Amino acid sequence: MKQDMVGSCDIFCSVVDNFGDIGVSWRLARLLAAEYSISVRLWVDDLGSFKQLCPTVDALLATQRCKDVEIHLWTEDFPGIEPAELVVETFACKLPPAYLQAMIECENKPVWINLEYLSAEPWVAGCHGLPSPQPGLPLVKYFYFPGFTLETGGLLLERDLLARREAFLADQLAKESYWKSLGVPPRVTDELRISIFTYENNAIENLLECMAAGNSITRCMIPEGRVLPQVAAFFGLQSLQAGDIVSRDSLYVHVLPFVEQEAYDLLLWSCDLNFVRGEDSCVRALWAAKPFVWHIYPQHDGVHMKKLQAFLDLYGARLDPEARSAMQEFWLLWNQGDSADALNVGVSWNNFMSNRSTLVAHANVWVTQLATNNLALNLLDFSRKVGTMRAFENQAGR
Ligand code: TRH
Repeated sequence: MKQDMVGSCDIFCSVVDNFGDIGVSWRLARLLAAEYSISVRLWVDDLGSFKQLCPTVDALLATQRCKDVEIHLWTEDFPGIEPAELVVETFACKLPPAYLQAMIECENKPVWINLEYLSAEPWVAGCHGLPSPQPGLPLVKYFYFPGFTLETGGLLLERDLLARREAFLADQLAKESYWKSLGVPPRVTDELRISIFTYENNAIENLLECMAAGNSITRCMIPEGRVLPQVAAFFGLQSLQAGDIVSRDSLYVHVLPFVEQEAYDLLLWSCDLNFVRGEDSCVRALWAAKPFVWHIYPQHDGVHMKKLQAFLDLYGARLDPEARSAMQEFWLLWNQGDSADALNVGVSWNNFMSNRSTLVAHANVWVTQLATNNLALNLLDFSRKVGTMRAFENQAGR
């Protein structure tokens, strides 16, 4: 890689399950291409999942171009190509042997990054940016950790995102026409709008019950996905699908189609509160600067609860104690759905909601803080530093 700039980048994405792997990879690819004019190739092993986030992707085409990114179906039979200057393997997916070999043969070795999962755990700061020499190979890989503090790699944030959000929220007509496009009627007094993007969750029926019993209208926007069978069961239905609107007492549920990745932000900005899951939607909920509830990706060994607590500790550190404990209690209940009885859910939900204005203010403070730590910018700086360091080492070695 040249010392002063990154001109090309290969991003490798193996889709494990859900949309998080491709969600992050696609966002990073688009951002590097659009904002830094980097020539990006995105290698994905599952175009079907990808297509749901970007409907213009043709799942039958092995190579295509979309939003200034070259998209390639990543198959076992990997073509002989010249590696890019910056190589990002996302979430420790294994690079193809032929590509590794091509990296070894480069005179100027690419900067090789393993972009890790997002975590608020304190150990992340100590591991971010560490080299990982590859035994037997003349290559070094670097751990790159996204995160919420300045000691980490930061979060993906499009340059104009916050300005776009503010402009949208200030534009009454734009907001009204957005709701109209979803088939949602104008708000009535004290109505609450909530988006719910979550995994299967045993607390959801009790939560819906509690909303139905509320004194004012609650309108839930639920994108098509894994939780729908439980929502259908609550309404005594076999199934639900995009376009359906169901109601009980004070509760209305609108089932939304899964939309293109950019369009999901509009939903998060437009609602008063957002339930999100996994990794990328959690970050988008942070940028939306609204109170939110995070359903963390469940792992078999239960390690996700540690991650959840680490985030709660960090996020809650400067939060008013009453709001912090209400948030902590509801988030834990939501993530441990099994032990959620109706009374618990009701009390905890009402507590959480009664701290809403404090949580809104806090969400805004967090956005300001987080926005100073931009992952794409940091990643490119990091790559440049590695390039410069190598150039010095090469000169010294001559
Ligand atoms: O889909 P996820 O549960 O993905 C998960 C997590 O990332 C988890 O950490 C990872 O280990 C696992 O996958 C393999 O949640 P996530 O990360 O929020 O990704 C969802 C993506 O879908 C995100 O980019 C937002 C996008 N999205 C849309 O594009 N349209 C939509 O309508 C909705 C609701 C989401």
